[in-house]
Amino acid sequence: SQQLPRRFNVAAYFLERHLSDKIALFYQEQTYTYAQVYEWVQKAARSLLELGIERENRIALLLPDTPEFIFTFWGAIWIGAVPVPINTACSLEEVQYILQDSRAKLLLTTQTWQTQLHPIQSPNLQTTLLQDGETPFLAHLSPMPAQPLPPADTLRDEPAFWLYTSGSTGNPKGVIHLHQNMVVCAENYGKATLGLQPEDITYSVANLPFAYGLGNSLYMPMAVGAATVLSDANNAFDIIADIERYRPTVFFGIPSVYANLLAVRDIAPLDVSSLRLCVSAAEQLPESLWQQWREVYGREICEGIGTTEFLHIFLANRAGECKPGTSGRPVPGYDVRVVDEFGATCPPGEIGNLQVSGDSLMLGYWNRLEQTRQALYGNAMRTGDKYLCDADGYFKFMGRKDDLFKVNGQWVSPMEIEDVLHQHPQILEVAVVPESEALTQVVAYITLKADYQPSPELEQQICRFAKQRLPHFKAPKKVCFVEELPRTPTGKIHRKLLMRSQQR
Ligand code: 3SK
Repeated sequence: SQQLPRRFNVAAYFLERHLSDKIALFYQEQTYTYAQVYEWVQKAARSLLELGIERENRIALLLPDTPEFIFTFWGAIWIGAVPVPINTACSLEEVQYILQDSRAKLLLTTQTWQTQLHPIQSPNLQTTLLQDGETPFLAHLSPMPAQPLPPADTLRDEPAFWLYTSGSTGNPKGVIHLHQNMVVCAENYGKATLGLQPEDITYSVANLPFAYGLGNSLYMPMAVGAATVLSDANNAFDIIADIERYRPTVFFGIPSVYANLLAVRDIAPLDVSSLRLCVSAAEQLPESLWQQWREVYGREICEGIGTTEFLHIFLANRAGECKPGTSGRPVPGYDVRVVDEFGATCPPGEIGNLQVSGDSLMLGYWNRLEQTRQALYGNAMRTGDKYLCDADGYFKFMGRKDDLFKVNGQWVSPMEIEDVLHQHPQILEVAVVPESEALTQVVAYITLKADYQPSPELEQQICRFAKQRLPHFKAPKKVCFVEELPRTPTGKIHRKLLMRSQQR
């Protein structure tokens, strides 16, 4: 952005605007007001300086969603250092890779992770601080400075923080985000699209190290002086208990969580009375799930899609204007198109590559020139997703670039087949991939709802169900029942693993 001054520190921007007694954070039994968060950030900033952290040094945060995460994240940016959140769902190898690749000088983590990581092979790492155990990190923090520490004199287009994105192949990539980027997302999506208000309380099932969670629980509510709930609940029952306890107004979910909440509704109905908005992202939400949620809970799900590279959501359905089965329409501030191989905009209804431009775009991938060049076209990026834009301007996801496959010479989008299978009353989740040897058949990996058991009869019945609703070449010839679908650390179905599992 044009409106932001060139000399701009995003931590100061978010923290100095609401210095009040209004609650900013709910965490377990505790609450923190905006004024308290400001004080803790000051303490964290001072402590980081005392530990020898300098401007542009990277600081790794391998933590569950806690107030410490937030204080250190902002404290680091305040002094011009660069926080690097790491998803605690990453594997040990991924964490080690990220620590080395980012050359983080300081790691803030838990005792459990510290034990697993020992001895850490990362030459740049000088200090590890523990959040829990006998000497919690907060206890180390310097007292509030007598005079507030002035924020580092950073620029709006200077790196502020990184997020690692793990695709289904290769090592995670460090996505470099600038001071201006959180403001762009908060203005365009948080305010202009969702209409967040100071009275809102947000609740996100995606955690802070995931770009979706960072916006939902950190800077979007802060941009309007709203509150957020920090929780590590990761099953339907705990989420239901949290919603009853904190009564959030905006729920940020992902499709598998909506499916699980519906699956347990007979034994644990959700009290939705506090919710004014339900949002879904990270993966395509099956249309049948959208309909079921509305029938059962009387709420629309405002589905959207974003990427780590754009930091947050750039296509979204708005309350009252949702088109289920689509990712919605462009968020203000973003130019979103479906383009062909030559970059020309495709006519409505034609499948092409999703191309997005907007001011929250990353600077690039850390130390990955080739991949940065392949991804970026000026201020635009091709996301690697196949989409079509319908006559009403709604964008429909047709699969990842490499998810589409050919059967009998014809392109197949797994989404289309999964949409149909989701209508089957016994299916909870499904992922469709080509049969790995011949690539001429469709295989469906399926998890069943509670109370249903896999059987050869059910397999045949599901194949028949699909055949009655799809062209024959698209109907799965084989069904594999699994306990759960493999997922990436951000909760997306890991299709490559499913294909690899067939080769074993
Ligand atoms: O995957 C998504 O849809 C998403 C949404 C918001 C921010 C980041 C991501 C990857």
